[in-house]
Amino acid sequence: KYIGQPVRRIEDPRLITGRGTYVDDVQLPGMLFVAFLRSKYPHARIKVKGGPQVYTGKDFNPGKDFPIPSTEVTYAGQPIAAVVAKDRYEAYDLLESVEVEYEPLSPVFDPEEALKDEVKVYSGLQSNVYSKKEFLSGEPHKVLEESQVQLEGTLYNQRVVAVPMETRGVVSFFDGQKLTVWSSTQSAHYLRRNLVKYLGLTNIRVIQPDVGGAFGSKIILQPEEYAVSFLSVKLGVPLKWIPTRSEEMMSAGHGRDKALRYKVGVKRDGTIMSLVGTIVGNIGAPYSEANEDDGGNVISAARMLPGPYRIKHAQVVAYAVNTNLTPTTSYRGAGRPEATFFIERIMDQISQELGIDPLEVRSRNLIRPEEMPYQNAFGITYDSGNYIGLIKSAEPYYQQLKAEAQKENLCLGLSMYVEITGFGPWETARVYVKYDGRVVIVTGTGPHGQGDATAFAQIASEALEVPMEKVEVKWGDTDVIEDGIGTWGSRTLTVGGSAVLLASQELRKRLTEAGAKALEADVEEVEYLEGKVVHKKTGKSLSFDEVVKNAYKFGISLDVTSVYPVRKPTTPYGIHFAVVEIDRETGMIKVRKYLAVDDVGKVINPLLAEGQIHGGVVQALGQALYEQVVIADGIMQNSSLGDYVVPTAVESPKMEWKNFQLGLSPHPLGSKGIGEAGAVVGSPTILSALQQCTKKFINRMPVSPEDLVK
Ligand code: MCN
Ligand code: MO
Repeated sequence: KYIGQPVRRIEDPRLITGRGTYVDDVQLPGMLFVAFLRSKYPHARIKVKGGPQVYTGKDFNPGKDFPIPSTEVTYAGQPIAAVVAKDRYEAYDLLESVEVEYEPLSPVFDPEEALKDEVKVYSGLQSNVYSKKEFLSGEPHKVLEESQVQLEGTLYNQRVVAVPMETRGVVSFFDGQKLTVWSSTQSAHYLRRNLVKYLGLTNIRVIQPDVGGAFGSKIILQPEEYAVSFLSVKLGVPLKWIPTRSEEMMSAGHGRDKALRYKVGVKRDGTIMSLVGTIVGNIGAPYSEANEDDGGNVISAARMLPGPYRIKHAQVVAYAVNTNLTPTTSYRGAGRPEATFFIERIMDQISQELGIDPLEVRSRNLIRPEEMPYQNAFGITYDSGNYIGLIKSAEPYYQQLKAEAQKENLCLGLSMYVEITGFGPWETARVYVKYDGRVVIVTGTGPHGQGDATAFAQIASEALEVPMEKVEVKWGDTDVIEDGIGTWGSRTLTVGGSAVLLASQELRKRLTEAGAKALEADVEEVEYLEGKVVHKKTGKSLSFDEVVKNAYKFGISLDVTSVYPVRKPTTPYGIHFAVVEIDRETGMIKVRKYLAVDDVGKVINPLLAEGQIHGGVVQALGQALYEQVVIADGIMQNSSLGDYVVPTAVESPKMEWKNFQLGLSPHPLGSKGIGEAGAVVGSPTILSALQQCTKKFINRMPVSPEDLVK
């Protein structure tokens, strides 16, 4: 039995002994290096002089400004020319000689200003408003007027950077017939489809080598990925591009940057009657791939705003607004951390204003178990679970933390969340058995640190009843499986794993058939047991390896691809607690302990799942206390790891994770995603603890020590 076991990651031995292959490890004969010149201005008309080794927008997309600008730049850090040189040192030297004439244009950085459309972010735009959507349920304005208590405010979820350990990077090689691209990406297949779209070629193979993290920043087609591939086709030589950390921080998609202005109508007992708000998302400069992605996050932030609470009367108007800043893309949680931050801050505001215990306020508003599945005010279906039941399950741990916090004079905070994971539209898995009995899984997803391969091996081993050592998992190559979607939205295990399960089950059927044939019996007369095929009457049996050989002999293919069509995403939820110490004199903040109580349906591997909570929570801690993109005159001031503060092991709390399976997802595996949960709820959980001690209602992050003592 493998499912549910804390099996160690099969990915790790080669990685932790330094034998992985990342994109920068790819070396091809005759390979040249590409570097990009980046705009110094947030908004300007440009004239870039090309040359023998210098390529500009006019080469990449003549007459157009996307993906590479040829006449007008819209953010500082935007790539405006590429140089090709022997190595990275020569390439960066060469950049210095590229001649650019800038004619600065008025920029706009504040989305509220941009909304007025007085200054256009890009002269080709009709309006800076990329999208405006209204979500409405019931009679929120009328109910708000009639409410016993009305509260209001503005909440800011700041702009941050994903900061994976490995930056983006590409190697492209066109051999005259086929283009092969290695990229540090979250999906080889998605990148291939985009390259097909932009380059107009279909003979393209994309390989995702080992990837050192992504956190959402490597989903979309990067302008540089397009440009490097374009040049490789044009020049017919292998090309490599690896940005510096500063380039990465300035130009890879930023995350979050959304504000909510709201009014909430509440009964004196804390029950929310009505919620009315406006979300403004600063999605940065126009670039369709990124804008589509984070415009989507703005909508997701709006639609998930009601959280796990029964709010019947609600209205949100959501604006995704272009500005002259780096485009934003999905960053771990992609809209749900913003929604959760907003609604959980509102819960703590109600708690403080009305003097009701923070857990009690939440309990009073929670969706009841008999209402599940529940459709929230903005049409999102919460599929299964028991929110009240989970609080009850968490109660003993909560009481224990409370006692500990009281004894040591620490602050105990909490937050709840419901989020949405396991997006479609479909996912593929191929499972095949070699003649010698080795089982190979190929997934259409693109894990890049999460450990999904281990879980996939567990699923196939259990379905085929073979030892895990026999099973190998491959991914990240568009030539080894027909197609695929990728890894994001905490979908890989649930959706990709369901495809693995379906393919394994079909394979088991075929093995049974082959075994029956070899035993000269009908399929009904045999049984598939522990990897063997056994004749029920005679007791004669064939081992797994023997069945496999027979299948080949009888012409039964042991190569199965399943395409799992996803009907609906699935909604995990939970309640998290943080115990925080604040130095009363200096305001120094230390998160001492963190307890995550979640329901993610069936857990395939608790070790992997808990690891995801740890990582997500530490990123959320970073956003709560340290991280933000600091911008002056449109230019990022802290684009280095010396200035942009990400938490390390030193800042990490002691963590504990409990999962209660109070509902299953409707997917064949019964699981829900956990890859983003920690990042979704961690920040408001920490802020809730700070409020508990200081009685300050904090509406923006990162919270600094001086915010607490001033
Ligand atoms: N898992 C499980 N049982 C469940 C759910 C998940 O055992 N019920 C395990 C899975 O086997 C997998 C892990 O938990 O090992 C996460 O699975 P899942 O929730 O399906 O999420 P994904 O694999 O799709 O990961 C994507 C998610 C996202 S969207 C971001 S952003 C993120 C994150 O994962 N980026 C990461 N975690 C990251 N972790 C690392 N190391 N690097 C990143 O870039
Ligand atoms: Mo993600």
